[in-house]
Amino acid sequence: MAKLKRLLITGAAGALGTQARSHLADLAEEIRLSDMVPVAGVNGNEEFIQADLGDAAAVRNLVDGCDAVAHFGGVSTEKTFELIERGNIRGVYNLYEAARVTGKPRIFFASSNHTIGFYRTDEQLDAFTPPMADGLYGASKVYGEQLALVYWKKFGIETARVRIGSCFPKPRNRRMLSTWLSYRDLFSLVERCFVIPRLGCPVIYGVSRTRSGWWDNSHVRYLGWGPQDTSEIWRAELETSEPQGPVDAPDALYQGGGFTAEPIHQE
Ligand code: NAI
Ligand code: 15L
Repeated sequence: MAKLKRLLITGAAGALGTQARSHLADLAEEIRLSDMVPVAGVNGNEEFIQADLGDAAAVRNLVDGCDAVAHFGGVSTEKTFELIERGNIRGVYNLYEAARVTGKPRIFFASSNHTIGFYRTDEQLDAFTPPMADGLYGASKVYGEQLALVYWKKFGIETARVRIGSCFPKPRNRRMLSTWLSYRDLFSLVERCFVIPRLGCPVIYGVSRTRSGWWDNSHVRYLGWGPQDTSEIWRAELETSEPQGPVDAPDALYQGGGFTAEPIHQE
């Protein structure tokens, strides 16, 4: 497998960005890390550039010279519109404009299940199901997915638009039995998206194996990716330790769970 020349990892100080550093270390000759806050230490083939995604000139400087971007930077939960606008609206625009005017790198866009969070837990979705965001955060990820599509159609920039479920060391509650994505499965997907000769601009659901899942990835079989891990090994433990909530609780009703009940944050 030919190595990438230079991979940019945004959000490198965050939870998934930190994991990306160890899982993707061998994917590229050079790894460029970025975040608005410092990362802990810099290893052999890494460099770090501190930047705010809302700063167009800084983002252009980040993307310049990269043949791939793993875009984990931005606001990752429900926050004020101002923060979401800077990281996820303007930030994604700055990323795609930088990609267009530099070398048109391939992009892994960390989208979210909150693009479809208001679908009910008895519905099955695929990549062509219309979005139904569950808040400002989810709506900003819908915007990012659409912008990626614009830059694919107009300029041929390829993006994996990955609606990540819940990517943590293990599922934290009953809902996550349906949404959990292991680190191993996430990063094997990132790797496939960068090494496959032709990616296009697919929507992909980032979820490990589960028997209570909602999301169909059959249209991306061409990637040759399949999850290896399963949330099932925690099912008995979680179903015993966590009492079944009321039938009208957000986690029971909606795929986005508690995000559907979040207010519009003013501060
Ligand atoms: P995180 O919140 O731990 O990391 C995000 C990083 O982005 C932070 O280090 C933060 O400093 C940086 N950031 C925020 N705004 C910025 C700005 N304006 N300029 C530059 N950097 C900025 O989030 P996590 O869990 O690592 O998620 C990474 C990505 O994956 C996010 O885009 C999130 O929406 C997405 N995702 C994560 C899921 C998960 O289960 N961890 C599930 C679905 C999506
Ligand atoms: C997300 O989009 C968040 O970034 C993450 O922190 C989790 O809350 C996840 O969704 C989830 O739905 O569990």
